[in-house]
Amino acid sequence: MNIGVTCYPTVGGSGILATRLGIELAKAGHVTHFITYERPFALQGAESALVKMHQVHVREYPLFKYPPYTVALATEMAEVTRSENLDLLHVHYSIPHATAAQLARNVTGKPYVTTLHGSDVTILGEDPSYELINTMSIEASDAITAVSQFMADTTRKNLGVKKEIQVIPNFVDHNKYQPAPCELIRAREGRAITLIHVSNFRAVKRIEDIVYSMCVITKEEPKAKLILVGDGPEKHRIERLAKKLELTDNVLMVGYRDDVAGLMNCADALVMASETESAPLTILEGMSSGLPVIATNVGGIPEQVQDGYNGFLVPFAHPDEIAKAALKLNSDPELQSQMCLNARKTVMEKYTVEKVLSQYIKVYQSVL
Ligand code: GMT
Repeated sequence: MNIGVTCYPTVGGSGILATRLGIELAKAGHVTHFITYERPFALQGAESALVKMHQVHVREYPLFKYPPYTVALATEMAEVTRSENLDLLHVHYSIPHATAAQLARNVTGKPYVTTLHGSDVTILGEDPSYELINTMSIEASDAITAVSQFMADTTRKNLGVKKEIQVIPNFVDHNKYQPAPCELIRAREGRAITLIHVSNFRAVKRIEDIVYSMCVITKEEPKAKLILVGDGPEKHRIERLAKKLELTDNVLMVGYRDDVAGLMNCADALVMASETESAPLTILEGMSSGLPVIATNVGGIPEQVQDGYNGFLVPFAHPDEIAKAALKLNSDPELQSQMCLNARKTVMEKYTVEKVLSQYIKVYQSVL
């Protein structure tokens, strides 16, 4: 198949998932054409005869305060569909991609599949400035998928979408992320429990709750460590908080890293304290690395983490509960090793590339 893919190319779960999916489709012999305003961050030199990049150019004009990006995107979608003989478009994150795809379909007659990821349905999707057209463009899709049951249910509830929504979970490269000894010796020296968190440091991730949990943890385990991987708007606030709480020796802020898989191997558990999440990729990466997950019981997280099996679900905004779960793992090595096995098993059963790719291919075939 010849598939056009549109996503947000910058760092963010939906763009990363879309890019990884495009690359996997190419490995399976399909041709994927990324139609985006810049080269997706996660594409990292993967362009080849089977993965192509088409840049959307938005013409600036002095009379416009807001350049008409959606029109430029729809135009590029229609042009590429014709010139590259695309079979379909797959858009990730509905605003404004589903609307642009609908416009392009008016011109080319080729179908589009919309995958719903998060705030395209919640925060932004239901905002009065977008809701009507967003809902209409989702509903008009030839097929709709969502990355969790939570997202599918929320789309029906918040936007009133009636059309069938197929849940296709996110996936992880289980060969890249796998249990292995820690090779970053410094992180392991004289260590007590080590927690890891990976995100784009947005307010919704509530990293402060993880830092507060370290106050409780370090009372029992003064050498406990928290590795914070990533960067974003909350970074300086979190840095200041760690300083204020005198946790600078315990909280290691390592920024964006290419060796996240290696860092995961130096930790004992992955922590997510988000206010909402549809289906975090980092939870899959942690579980694939054999890490039990301590995460808030919100959104689609309970579909990934089974409390007491591959991790612990904790209530939102309760740092003390995060600490309790971490200390429980720390004091019970048998439970820790069983949860490590269960975490990896969960990924192998549901979240491998092979399992997920075949579900998307079926959806594509259904709209042709
Ligand atoms: O949450 C983010 O930081 C970015 C956001 C996005 O749209 O790029 O992520 C959403 O989609 C990801 C890929 O499916 C999911 O892993 C995230 O859980 C989801 N974020 C939220 O729902 C807050």
